[in-house]
Amino acid sequence: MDTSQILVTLGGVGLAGFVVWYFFFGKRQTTTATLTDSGVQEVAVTVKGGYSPDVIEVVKDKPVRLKFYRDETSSCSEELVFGDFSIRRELPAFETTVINILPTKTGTFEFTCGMNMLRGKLVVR
Ligand SMILES: [Cu+2]
Repeated sequence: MDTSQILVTLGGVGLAGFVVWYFFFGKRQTTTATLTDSGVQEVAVTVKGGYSPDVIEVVKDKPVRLKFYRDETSSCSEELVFGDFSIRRELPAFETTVINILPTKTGTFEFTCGMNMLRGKLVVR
C-alpha cells in the first residue's frame, strides 16, 4: 500500500464511523422545555419525516404544552399517538397542533405516529 491508498482507506473508515455515529447518536435531538411566565413548559416540535426535537425533557407536576408543527403532507405523520396519556390526534399539514399534558409521574413516555414508525420521547424528571 502506498500513502494515497492508506489515506483513502483511512478516509473510508472515518466516513463509515461517522455514518454509524450519525445513525445511532446524531439523529437524537434533545431539548429541555422552556418555562413560560404562566408556569407552562413549552416546546415547539417540527414534524417532518420524524420529530425534531425527538427527546423532550420536562419536569414533573407542571403543565406541558407541545406545539407540533407538521411541515409535510406525508401520510405517515398525520396522526400523533401519546399512548401513556391516552392521546391520539390528527396533525393537519402545515399547521400547529397544541397538545397539553400534565405529567404527574417521572419516566420516559414515547410518542409515535399512528403507524408506530416515527418516534419521540418525553422525559419527565
Ligand atoms: Cu407513520
